[in-house]
Amino acid sequence: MHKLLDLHPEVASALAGGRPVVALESTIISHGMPWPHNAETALAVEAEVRDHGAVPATVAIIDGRLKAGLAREEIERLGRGGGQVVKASRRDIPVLVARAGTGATTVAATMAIAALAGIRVFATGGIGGVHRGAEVSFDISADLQELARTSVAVVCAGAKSILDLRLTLEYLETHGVPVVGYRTDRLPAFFTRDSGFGVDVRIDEPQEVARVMKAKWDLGLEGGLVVANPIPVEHALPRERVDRAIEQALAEAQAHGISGKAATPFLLGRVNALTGGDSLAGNIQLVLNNARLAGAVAVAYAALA
Ligand code: PSU
Ligand code: MN
Repeated sequence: MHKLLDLHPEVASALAGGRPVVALESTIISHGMPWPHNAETALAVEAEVRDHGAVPATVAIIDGRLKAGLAREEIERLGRGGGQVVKASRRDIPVLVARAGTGATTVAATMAIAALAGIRVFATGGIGGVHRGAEVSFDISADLQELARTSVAVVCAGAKSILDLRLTLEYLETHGVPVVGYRTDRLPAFFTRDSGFGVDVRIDEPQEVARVMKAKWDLGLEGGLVVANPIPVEHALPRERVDRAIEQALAEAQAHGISGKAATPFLLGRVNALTGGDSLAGNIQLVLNNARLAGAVAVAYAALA
């Protein structure tokens, strides 16, 4: 085990015994939802993973230590801290470790730490991607580079259309990242089930997702997979409403000159505020839905490995 990494005892024993573990990210806690819904949701997501036969490992950096598996108080600390907590992507990891800092890990940083711990399955809400206007701003999430290089399957509800989803799919194709639609041919767009774009391949059973993961990594084809799991029908939001909120959020970001790592949290916060309570409820439900699928994939993968 790496000397800078602390595994929660339950996570350590599951990994040692070859039992299923699901990594969970923490930027979604500090920057993705308001307190106290963020910590409540994080705990509910852990319970959902457990109910589906796997051990949850929420990832963060706490006082300079990489963590796979958090105590309840640590989750509450990240939730209460909200926007004050450093949003930690891959490049922030060494700085936080050297300064004994605390950070909520993005998809990219969570994948890196999960891989270090030996965890192959990760559940979240949505991944980062190529931002609209990236041909000028160059804003492409480090999540995509991480998917290109780090061997972890990321179960998500696609990505929010604050991004340019067409360019995001192109980027993933260039970097050899399979984009799997779980029981769908369409790429979901977080609050909605169909972004208007297709996926690379449709897979209907967790066992087959696990076989694809194993084949990829047994062949030495390092890198991640996107497992896109649409929000349950009954929790999906009307597309026009989401689109309107996104357009307004993008216009506000431009008017305020928001860029760099602040862009995504700003856009997410504004879309949440503009769509109100419905989007928070949908957000919570889709993360729980992803936790269930990730649990099932981790169970299937552990049976193969
Ligand atoms: N998209 C969401 N919710 C989120 C994020 C993205 O719908 O919480 C977070 C994730 O942690 C993701 C990060 O890894 O934002 C991407 O940030 P950036 O675009 O700065 O790489
Ligand atoms: Mn960015």
